[in-house]
Amino acid sequence: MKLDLKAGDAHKPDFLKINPNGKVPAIVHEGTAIWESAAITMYLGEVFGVDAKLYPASGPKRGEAMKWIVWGNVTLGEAASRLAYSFAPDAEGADQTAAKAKTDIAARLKILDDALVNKSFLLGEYSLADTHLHGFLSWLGMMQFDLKAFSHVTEWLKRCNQRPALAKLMAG
Ligand SMILES: N[C@@H](CCC(=O)N[C@@H](CS)C(=O)NCC(=O)O)C(=O)O
Repeated sequence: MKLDLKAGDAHKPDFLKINPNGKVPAIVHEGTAIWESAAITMYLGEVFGVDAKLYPASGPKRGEAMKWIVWGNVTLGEAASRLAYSFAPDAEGADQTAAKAKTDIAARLKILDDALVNKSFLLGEYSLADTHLHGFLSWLGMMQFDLKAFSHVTEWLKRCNQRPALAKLMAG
């Protein structure tokens, strides 16, 4: 289903039947609706990703993948949503909100940067944990968030961007 978010399609009855929260992404697999991007990534990883070597089999490595996927949505995502809010035309105290959000994002990105020392990808080999966090980092880049201080993150982003499927997606 293709939606025009600006036209409010996510809040129209057809889509609300799939996701009553009126948010994307959402998938329907074998008749079951799954929403929340972290759940979607982990579900797709579990069902299709193990054979495709994009998601670890059950065990500690999978725990690591889940840790980063959830961290993106909950910990990094929390500060990122405050930055997004600061751009709203009616945002109260926008400058202060943006400054605090940027400080918090930087502190959280330091954790990601440290985790990428001596590693090509979060789990060693490329996985859906990288795909998932790549989305957040690309968004921060689009919001002009300065990533210069995070050299391991920027090198990792370049490696992610070289993945043919991601390059195709980012090219639109
Ligand atoms: N926690 C949700 C957040 C989803 C979300 O906020 N989606 C935004 C786009 S990034 C949306 O659908 N906005 C449309 C709207 O609110 O009308 C997730 O991770 O899937």
